[in-house]
Amino acid sequence: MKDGIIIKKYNSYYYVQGETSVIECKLRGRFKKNRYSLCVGDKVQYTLLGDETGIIENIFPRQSVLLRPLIANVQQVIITFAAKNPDFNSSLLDRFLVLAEYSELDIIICLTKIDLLNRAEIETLVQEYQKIGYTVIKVSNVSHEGVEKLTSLLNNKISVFAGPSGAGKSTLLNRINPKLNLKTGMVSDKIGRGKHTTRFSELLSLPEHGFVVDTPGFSLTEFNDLDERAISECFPEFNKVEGSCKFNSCLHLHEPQCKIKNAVDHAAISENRYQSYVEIMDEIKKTKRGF
Ligand SMILES: Nc1nc2c(ncn2[C@@H]2O[C@H](COP(=O)(O)OP(=O)(O)OP(=O)(O)O)[C@@H](O)[C@H]2O)c(=O)[nH]1
Ligand SMILES: [Mg+2]
Ligand SMILES: [Zn+2]
Repeated sequence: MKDGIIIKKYNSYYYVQGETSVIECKLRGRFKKNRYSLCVGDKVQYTLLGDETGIIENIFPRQSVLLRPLIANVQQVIITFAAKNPDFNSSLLDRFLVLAEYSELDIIICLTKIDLLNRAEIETLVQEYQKIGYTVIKVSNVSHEGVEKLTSLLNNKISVFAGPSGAGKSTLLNRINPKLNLKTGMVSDKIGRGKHTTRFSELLSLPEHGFVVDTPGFSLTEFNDLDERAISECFPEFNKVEGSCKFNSCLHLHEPQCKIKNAVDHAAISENRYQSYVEIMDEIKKTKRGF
């Protein structure tokens, strides 16, 4: 048997990246009886039936499962936002960050289109997030600045690229590996028709061991089913505040003597970030009430 990783699923076929080629595989019957469903990213063992066909015999335990999009064994998310066109939206970035933190993924923020904004404004954006402790990589797909630096952080990992439609995810992946030849689209067309250029998920190989997943914009922004008590832990700077709130169960909203609100008042936590927290908490409450 040989080891491989599922890079694509189509009807009842699984495409497994072997050592040198992609093998079209079916699943052993006993898995079907258990209704066991495999997904992209699953690590498997297969036997070859022909040169390019095989059968999956074994599935290795998953290290992680990302639900939207459904991919196993993802280690890292590259949250991709444009500095301009579409305009930078920190509240939307915070939503992506919370969902990535909630899924316990390693996070890199990638700021694209830095050729469209002046240096001073870019630094203001970048510093707000670096201050919290996030790695921020600045990229231009026009001048290629920053592309090499980002590429070096992708080796030997499965990384998912997420971010709004038009941020430049597919363009960036094409820069990283021109062989991918992913479809890209004009921002004005995307907004006009509300369409995303990228539609489904598959693992794409990088030249230096590693896989990336290109996702359609907005695939990571739903807060259904999240536990409201866990949201504050998804804000790393909240966790760093010393001391404690008056109430153990404090949600840092309207409660008195709250260390988080106190930190906001003293500018130890930024107003913007706290506002994002409040918005997300509101949204979770509304979903729970069935709106
Ligand atoms: N000026 C500039 N334009 C860029 C840059 N990166 C991407 N673009 C342009 O932005 C547009 C959108 O790029 P895409 O790569 O399709 O965006 P996407 O994030 O994959 O969008 P979806 O697939 O819809 O989620 C294209 O017209 C690109 O040429 C950049 O660094 N600078
Ligand atoms: Mg795309
Ligand atoms: Zn509190």
